[in-house]
Amino acid sequence: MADIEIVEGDITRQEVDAIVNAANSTLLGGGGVDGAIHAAAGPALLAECRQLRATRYPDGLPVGEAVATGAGELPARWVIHTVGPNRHAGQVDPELLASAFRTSLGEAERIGATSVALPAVSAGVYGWDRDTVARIAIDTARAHRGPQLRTVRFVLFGPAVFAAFDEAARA
Ligand code: AR6
Repeated sequence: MADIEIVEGDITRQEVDAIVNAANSTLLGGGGVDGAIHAAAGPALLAECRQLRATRYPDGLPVGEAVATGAGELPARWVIHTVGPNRHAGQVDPELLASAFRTSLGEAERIGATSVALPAVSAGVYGWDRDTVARIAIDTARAHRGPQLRTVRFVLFGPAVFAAFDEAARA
């Protein structure tokens, strides 16, 4: 099992093999952590995402799935884009959120990452409460079994969401 780390910080600064982006189905950027990742990575990231839309995902990346690209100018080598459920759009099934975390870890294994950093997917614009996101994220990371991942690091933006993850990790 990989080590699970909980830190407060900015995911764009993490020196890990892969960082996970809380994207939307278009894969073409947005606000929140998605905007921060695209801004820090530079235009090469958007170009790769456009390529994915032109090839594998003409209708967009479905909710609960994940796909990796390069990472442009970020310290990480890969960005794994996932789409969490949007509560404001009626996507209230916790399994969709678990799937976003699970498929992100699976994609990290597939590309050969040994360390991955993840944000609190769906805890921002998509409206899920932080305690629920924290519990699902930690449970999913604990259940993950894979040959390569050694470090699963949750990088939380701000003390409130950090505290929610810290508490879930102690439970
Ligand atoms: N590092 C780590 N976490 C961050 C950072 C950062 N630099 N910036 C924000 N967060 P959100 P969602 C936290 O809204 O709820 C976008 O427009 C943030 O405080 O980024 O899955 C996409 O394009 C919160 O705790 O993602 C989608 O349209 C967490 O990241 C939509 O938002 C997730 O908040 C996705 O919404």
